[in-house]
Amino acid sequence: MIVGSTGQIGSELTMELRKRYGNESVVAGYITGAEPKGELKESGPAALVDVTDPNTIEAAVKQHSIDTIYNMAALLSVVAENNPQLAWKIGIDGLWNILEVARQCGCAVFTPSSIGSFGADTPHIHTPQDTLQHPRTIYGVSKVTTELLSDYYFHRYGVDTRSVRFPGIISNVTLPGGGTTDYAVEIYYAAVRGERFVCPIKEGTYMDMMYMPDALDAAIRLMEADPARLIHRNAFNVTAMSFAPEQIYASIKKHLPDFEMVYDIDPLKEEIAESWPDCMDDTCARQEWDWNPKYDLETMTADMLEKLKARLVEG
Ligand code: AKB
Repeated sequence: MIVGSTGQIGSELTMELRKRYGNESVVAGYITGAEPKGELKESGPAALVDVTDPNTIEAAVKQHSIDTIYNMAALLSVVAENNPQLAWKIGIDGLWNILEVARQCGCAVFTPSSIGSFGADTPHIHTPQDTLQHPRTIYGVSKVTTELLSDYYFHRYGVDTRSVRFPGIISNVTLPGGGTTDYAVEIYYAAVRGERFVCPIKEGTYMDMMYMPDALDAAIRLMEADPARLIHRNAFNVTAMSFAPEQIYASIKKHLPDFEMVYDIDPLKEEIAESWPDCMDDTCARQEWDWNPKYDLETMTADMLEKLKARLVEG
């Protein structure tokens, strides 16, 4: 079951899991106001799952005999900063509710962490797997807590919790909404629409990024991994590429030479971006469960432009 199945990652994760395990085996959890539509709705079962209401989680798990929960419900870094209480309620109270149902019903749980779990005093270059985590955003604080609480449920109760620290995820199906790395998605939409892109992040600001097919592979591969090989659990560094705005711009310009970008720095986004790693070391994920991303900046750009062009321009 995917909690938050209509979000940026949830919408594509649900379809990928249905492709791999069969449509009827994967339940799309949603909240009122964000119901599945189109292919997501037509292709398999759905259930109302509000992480802030434990009864809805328990009812869906029991009704559909769920063995694994992908808990994708969260506010991204910038929106969380504008509503810290809600970020905590969904991210941590919600996680607690999920873990309790998982403990009682014997489910495995994947709850993503993020590069946002690091802070200004974390080594920014080749950020190690085990290092300082002192974020100053509520998003980061809730992600560090997510990692600790998930590990606690594993050690204390044997709940099979696993997680990765996702970098910025770039996709062409559902927009992210409210994250610091969103610019790296929005730039492709502007390019394909023939618009000038106004970049909120300063030239030279590096962040880890990943194309959606690799992000889906990371989540599923980790949940399928042999537990005997896992030294870490919550959460693994995973990355596929690291770039600054001028580099993604240059890679798009190779395909669309007239594309223009200007800077108008958003101080909140820039401050958050500067506190995050420039590039993480994901050796542990590679060693413990064979993490091996397929896309780099150039292959991602080619695929993003092709897919978005087909959808936005050619209809
Ligand atoms: C965000 O920018 O908030 C997210 C993240 C990196 O966790 N995309």
